[in-house]
Amino acid sequence: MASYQPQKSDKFAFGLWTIMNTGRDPFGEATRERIDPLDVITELGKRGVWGIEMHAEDLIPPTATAAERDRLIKEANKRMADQGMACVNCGANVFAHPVYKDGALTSHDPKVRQLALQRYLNSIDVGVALGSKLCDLWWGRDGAEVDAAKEPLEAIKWLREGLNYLQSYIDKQGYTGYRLAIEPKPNEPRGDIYMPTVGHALGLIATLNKPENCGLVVEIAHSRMAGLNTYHDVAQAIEVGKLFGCHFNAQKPLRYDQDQRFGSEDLKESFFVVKLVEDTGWQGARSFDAHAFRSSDREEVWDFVSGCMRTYLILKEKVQKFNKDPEIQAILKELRSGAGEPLPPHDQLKKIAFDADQLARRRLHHERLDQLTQELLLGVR
Ligand code: XUL
Ligand code: MN
Repeated sequence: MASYQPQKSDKFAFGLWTIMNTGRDPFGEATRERIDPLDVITELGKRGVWGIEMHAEDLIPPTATAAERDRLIKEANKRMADQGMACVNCGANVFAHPVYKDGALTSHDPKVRQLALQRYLNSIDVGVALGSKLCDLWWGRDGAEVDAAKEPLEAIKWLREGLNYLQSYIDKQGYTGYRLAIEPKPNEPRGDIYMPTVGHALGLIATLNKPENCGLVVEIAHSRMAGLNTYHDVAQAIEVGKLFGCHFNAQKPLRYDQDQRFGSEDLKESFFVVKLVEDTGWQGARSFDAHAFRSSDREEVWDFVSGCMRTYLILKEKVQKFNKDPEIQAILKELRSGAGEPLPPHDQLKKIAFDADQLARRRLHHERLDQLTQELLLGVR
């Protein structure tokens, strides 16, 4: 029986904010104490977690003096080194302060847009100081409720201008290898958020000055909030080399952002996401952007942490079983026969006879394949 004990080589990561979450929601106050971010690092490290993600402001309060900032960075680096950990990405909190009530990069007020950029520049500096290579932009309130108030055409231009501005900072500072990523999310905390899905974000990235340096952080919950299939979203990002990060969690479709423990919903879809990143050898961190239920106390937060990793490892084992299962593999072999067949020249293609009988007879085995996947996940195979 496997122990499902997380190892550093599994490259599990958590956002600092996920463990610091106090259970507050729009209708209720905190239900547990906030943990100090430095202690979060140590406690995660002790439990086999390899990486952290953060907003610079999770670690360094925006009001901190330069000396305090330096002390916190130094201490965070020490805590990470002590636990054999790394900083996977560092973004900026451009959503909590009331000045960002109508967005950050797309606020109508140019001063607010500049302050948002200032925070992003700071997050890049902090990320570099922590050894990170990625700035994850989840822009939170860049969106709208009132369509009469903000033109999406202008908002898109502001987003592009902002991303280009950050890129030119990276270049000027000589932060070689530092990259940007958009984390798409469809709604919450705004009625609509710009770049709501993987597809939208890829469209914007293609128009940047340096599209090769900007990718995506795809989050399971965000795709499911849009009613989309996470497996397909992650695949789309991988196929174009844009999966710079992946946030594993769980979510019932089309609701508010639930950020549940990985695997607590959508087990089959989660399985296929794990299969995808494992089978393709994707090298990024397996990052959890989830939080313990509001009903959990401080101790249970650590149950939540091990639960996320344990479920990932169990699903990874199921992937290995799936890949070795003789019946599943025989079906897949049959299904894929001819998959790599090149297209004939146009004139030859025009001559192909439409043999409906023959084509319709090809068995697809969907019933059996889906049943076998289910049985494997249910542990009876
Ligand atoms: C919000 C979300 C963020 C980002 C980081 O839904 O996912 O926590 O991951 O800003
Ligand atoms: Mn996220």
